[in-house]
Amino acid sequence: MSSDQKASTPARTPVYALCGNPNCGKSTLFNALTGLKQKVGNYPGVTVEKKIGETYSQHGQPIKIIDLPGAYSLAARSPDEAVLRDVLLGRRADTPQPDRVVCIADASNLERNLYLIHQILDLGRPVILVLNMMDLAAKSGIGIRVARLEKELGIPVIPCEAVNGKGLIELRLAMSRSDLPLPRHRWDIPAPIAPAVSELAASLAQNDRKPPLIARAEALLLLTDQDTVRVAGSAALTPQTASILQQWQKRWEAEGTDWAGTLVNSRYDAISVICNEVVQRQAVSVASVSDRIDAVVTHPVFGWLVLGAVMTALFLSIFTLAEYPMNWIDGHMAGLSDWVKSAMAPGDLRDLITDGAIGGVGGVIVFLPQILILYFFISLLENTGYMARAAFIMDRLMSRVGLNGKSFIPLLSSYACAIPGIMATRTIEDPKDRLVTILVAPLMSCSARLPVYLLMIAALVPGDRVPVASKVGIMLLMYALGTLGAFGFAWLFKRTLLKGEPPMMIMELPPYRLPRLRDVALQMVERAWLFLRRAGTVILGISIVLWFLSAYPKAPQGATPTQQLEQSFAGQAGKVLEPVIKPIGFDWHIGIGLITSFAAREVFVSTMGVVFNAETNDQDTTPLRQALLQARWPDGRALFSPLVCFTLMVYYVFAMQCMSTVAVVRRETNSYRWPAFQIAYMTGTAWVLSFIVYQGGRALGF
Ligand SMILES: Nc1nc2c(ncn2[C@@H]2O[C@H](COP(=O)(O)OP(=O)(O)OP(=O)(O)O)[C@@H](O)[C@H]2O)c(=O)[nH]1
Ligand SMILES: [Mg+2]
Repeated sequence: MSSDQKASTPARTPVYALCGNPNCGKSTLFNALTGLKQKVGNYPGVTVEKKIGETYSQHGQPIKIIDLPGAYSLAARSPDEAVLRDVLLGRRADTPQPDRVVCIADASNLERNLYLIHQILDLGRPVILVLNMMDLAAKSGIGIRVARLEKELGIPVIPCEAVNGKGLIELRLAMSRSDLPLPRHRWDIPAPIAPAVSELAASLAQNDRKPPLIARAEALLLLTDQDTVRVAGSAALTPQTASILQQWQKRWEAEGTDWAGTLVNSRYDAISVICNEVVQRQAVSVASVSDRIDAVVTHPVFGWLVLGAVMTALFLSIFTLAEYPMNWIDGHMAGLSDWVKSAMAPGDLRDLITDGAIGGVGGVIVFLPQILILYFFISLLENTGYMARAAFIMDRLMSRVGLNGKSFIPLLSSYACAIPGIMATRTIEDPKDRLVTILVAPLMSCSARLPVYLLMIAALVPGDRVPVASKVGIMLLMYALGTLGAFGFAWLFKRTLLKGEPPMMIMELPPYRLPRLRDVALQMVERAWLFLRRAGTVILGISIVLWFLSAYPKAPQGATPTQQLEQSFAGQAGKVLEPVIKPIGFDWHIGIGLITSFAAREVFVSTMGVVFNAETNDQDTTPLRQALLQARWPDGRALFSPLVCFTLMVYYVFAMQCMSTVAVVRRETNSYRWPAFQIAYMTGTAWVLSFIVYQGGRALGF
């Protein structure tokens, strides 16, 4: 190898980009190298934004690594794919341009994976090729002649199993090399196009001052990818290069030459020549287990039954398994509160601690076990590969509302939290479809609404006499309501505001995998930590502020606790809202909760804790559920009647009540108009439906 084919030793910290198709294991490898905790999941499109981490070379020098969203080609179709292209070509101001690339291929699917990698080889930067998932390849009878592939491409090729760390040492050694070779592979560009590529490359090198290899790669991109032309063209192309491009295109148009198609096909041909050389297949006879499971779970009828069973199992475990840890937390919170009461003299400070801090935060923390169970299930769905199947059967339904299954994955993620769900819409190609999905994503009931539902169900069906089935039933109903609402509105928006063709879905079904316990546990611990941190900061803060707002101004001596609360700042705010919410059965106590839960939905629960603790001024601590049942309208009617509890749940399914979601929608849509519209349509729908449920229920005698 001649010396000009070797990259010079980089003086600064070398920056490696991890590139490859979606779901080939980039983030798993990134985590293994850096010790960070990027989210991994068994479906395409888990990572939607770049993430920079650091590791060390064999000699202890730092190395920067960028984890990127996956892409099938440099010709990006969706916002997440564009991240890879833009980072590689140095078009992102916020990211250092990587000087070296680690390409990752799913070894069980080499031919398809090589398309992107082949394009990256053209960029003329040192590349290391990782053949990941060698275990899966072996299982499906695929062998790869690694040495032959190395020779063919002229770069190091390293077989790996990122999940169990196999091949990592070899990869780290390769990454530590200062003399990484440049790719040597050349493919034959077809005759009518070849002179144009040379001419464009020469002009790019001369006029646009690109290094020769990059100039050739950019010339190829200019000829195949319209987007690249648009993005790079306006700013970067000199008039000389632009006019050469135009002249060639005019000539081909006149001749009827499909230049882009010809280029793409010849690349495919070059790849298939390589694969014929290096991929060895053993005939695998019977249909794999994966295929047999798929026959059931993607079946038009059984598929739905499986989905229903999964959801039922989820809610059953929420109600049954969570009971013990929940009672345990409940008991300790009450004990803590009683201890403070016995240890401190009566007064404002004691009330602040017991009613404000413990009453507010404790009311929310008891739901930690349920939230963890929800996350456990979501993490199973994501890591086994079932998520992609659910999207697949949903695709039929989604196409009726004018969206495709790709929109379903963000919606499914929104069951955990709308924020990652909205981020995941970056995998959607069509900007209108993406916007529709963002608009309806918060209708999926997120984990923060779980405490509200659970509290209402506890008040709605008190006691242990009620079979758990009815609680599960109500819960399923709420989730179904939100999901149907999301589909209904998607249908409406696709027909009115954001008209467009129903798109085709191209999504691969990844093979099933046994989830790694570590991934599942990590995701749960991270969630628990987020939840507890929120309880300790936002919810604690709001509870304390709320306690002050409900304790001041002080009522004259001799006023009852209720009168005190009523004329406090918080009470007055609730009273202002009362005329609007009285028609849906809510009083000013609930009004206070509706206001505070704009901060986060579970704040409703802590607010009820503070508000009703302030009212029951006795020595013992009553659990919040009991306090709700004792609450009355001035005329003596129960405030939290079963109908009101139910209506409140319906309200929370539809109302847009989360500042962080509003902020993310603002950022992702880059406008104030869409989040404002979203708040208006969702909260409006919540009120109207609550009105129908409440007044209808009353008319029916509930
Ligand atoms: N069997 C097997 N599974 C693997 C291997 N490497 C990763 N996985 C699994 O493959 C799935 C995808 O891994 P990710 O790291 O999320 O893939 P990614 O390339 O970052 O995917 P996107 O972010 O969606 O582009 C996960 O379920 C991993 O546990 C491997 O070597 N063998
Ligand atoms: Mg990833």
